[in-house]
Amino acid sequence: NLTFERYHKIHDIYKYIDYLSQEYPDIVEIETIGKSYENVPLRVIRIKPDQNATDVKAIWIDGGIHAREWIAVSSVLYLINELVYNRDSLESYMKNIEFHIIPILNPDGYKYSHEKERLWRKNRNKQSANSCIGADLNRNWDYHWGESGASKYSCAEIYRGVKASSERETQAVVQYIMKNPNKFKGFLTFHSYGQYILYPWGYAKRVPSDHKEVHRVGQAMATAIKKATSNEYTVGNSATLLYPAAVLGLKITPSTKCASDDWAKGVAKIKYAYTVELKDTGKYGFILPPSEILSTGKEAFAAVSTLANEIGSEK
Ligand code: 0X9
Ligand code: ZN
Repeated sequence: NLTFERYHKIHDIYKYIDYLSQEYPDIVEIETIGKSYENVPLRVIRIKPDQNATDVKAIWIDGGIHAREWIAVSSVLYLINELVYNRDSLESYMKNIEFHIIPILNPDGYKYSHEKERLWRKNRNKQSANSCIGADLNRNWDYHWGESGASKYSCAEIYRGVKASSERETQAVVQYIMKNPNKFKGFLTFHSYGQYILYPWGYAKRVPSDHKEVHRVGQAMATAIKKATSNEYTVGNSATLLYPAAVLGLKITPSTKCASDDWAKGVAKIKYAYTVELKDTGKYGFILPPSEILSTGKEAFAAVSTLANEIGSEK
């Protein structure tokens, strides 16, 4: 079993996932959906709906697309743990949801941030001679790729890669979701930090036509979080909310092109697509102490169960 008292290495995380699928084969299924640049398998955990569920809908969840955001990985592990062990206490609407969860989308970067450079963000793709290492996996998606709002310089923290979906980690997710895009009704990507629930579009200061419902559900997630831990999360459109969030040290421009949530909404047509920026609001930033793992996990779970209930009860 896994403790939520510290951040874990990939090896231990994968061991835990294997254990779950062996112990609970009726509920947990694992699929390797591709490999990272350094050939680490990318593994999706599927948590199945109730056996007698009808009208099953799917939700995608990922964590760790940015290497240094360790709290995203631990929070996704926490919610996997809840979905498996507290299954009986889940609200009824969650039981016709199939969860497709990848706790570490950027294993190479995650490893590097543990071993070499704590604040590493990108993956570890060694583009070519005389250039810098790594693409920002959240600037590599095939939706408005190549426009300003992501960098074409390999040394930049927000380097977009050589072309849209150039990175194996991006490709794996795109292939997996696009095999069956219609079944996905929700898409949640966990990041840190800032305590935001963000929805598209990020590529322009503009909102999709269904933004009222998307906002309402985002607000419901924030309310559930507040109830769980009394922490405040701000809900809104990425381009509008993140402009002041150049605080994250990224010098984000008002628009942020080719992030995964915009792709999920714009290409895969998943209605409820969100980026959740977990704790904190800047005191520790990316280097959130391990004592925060459990309570942040609870916040992630509050958000996921709210989304699952909303989607599960939608006609
Ligand atoms: O800039 C990002 O990729 C995310 N923030 S972070 O500090 N974790 O790097 C926010 C992405 C929000 N979504 C869009 N802008 N579409
Ligand atoms: Zn991030």
